[in-house]
Amino acid sequence: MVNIQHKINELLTNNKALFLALDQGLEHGPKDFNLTTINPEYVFNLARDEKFNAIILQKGLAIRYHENYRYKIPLILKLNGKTGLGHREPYSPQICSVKKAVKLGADAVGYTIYFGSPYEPEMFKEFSKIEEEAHDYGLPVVLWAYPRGSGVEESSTDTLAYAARASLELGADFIKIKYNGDSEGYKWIVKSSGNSKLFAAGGEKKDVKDFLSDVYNVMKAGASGVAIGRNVWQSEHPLKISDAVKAIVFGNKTVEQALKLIKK
Ligand code: FBP
Repeated sequence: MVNIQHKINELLTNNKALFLALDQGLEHGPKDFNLTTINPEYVFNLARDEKFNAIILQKGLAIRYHENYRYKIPLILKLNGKTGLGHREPYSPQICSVKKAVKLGADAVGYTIYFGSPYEPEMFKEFSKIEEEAHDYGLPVVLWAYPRGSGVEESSTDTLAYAARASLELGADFIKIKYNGDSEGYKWIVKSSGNSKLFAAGGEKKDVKDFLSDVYNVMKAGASGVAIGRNVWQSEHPLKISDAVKAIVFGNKTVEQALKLIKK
């Protein structure tokens, strides 16, 4: 395996990072957007101006929009995806190759595994191949570790810790995992991810103070940062929210201190 530590470090600021997710258009459809945010360039400009450590895209937006931002915003390219239509057991097939990601200038590749889904074996096979190819190219791998499927306790601390440990065992460099509101239990989830870097996912837009408290709690639990989308670009004050999140993630500020940046 090529030594990829320098590529991992390039995506970090003082060993931490803030990633901006814009892959929701495939996962959720246009309902997440309004007349302003539906234009991908609105979010690209935000990522550039606020110096996010990377933007997360599916290949379509990477092909059609990222070229103009190529040396301005690092790219994490998702290699699998699905829609939210219908009621199926969760499976997110691979829709982009590592080779294509390299051609598109990706700085890392991403893949979602729904741990516990009946399709877990298929996702393991796809991810394992991606992990080996990506590491051969010197690209870090980000694993969306989402326990999901009938019979899976998606938000239990034990299940999330299992997903974090499984992601480490599978070779993920970065692990993106939801925060379940258990600030003490999240420490165990972070520990379970070993020396992979654990990032908390954002979720639906919520009250600003609650959102910043979540960011604070995951950082206190030892996370390396957050990989978020809707709570930033659905906000009427996306620049201020980004500054507030940065103050907590990189500046070790409290929620109250971060809130002051928004009220300014
Ligand atoms: P948000 O911060 O907007 O939730 O984005 C994080 C993310 O993981 C995206 O990368 C992804 O599209 C979405 O959430 C998936 O959410 P879910 O599978 O829970 O609908």
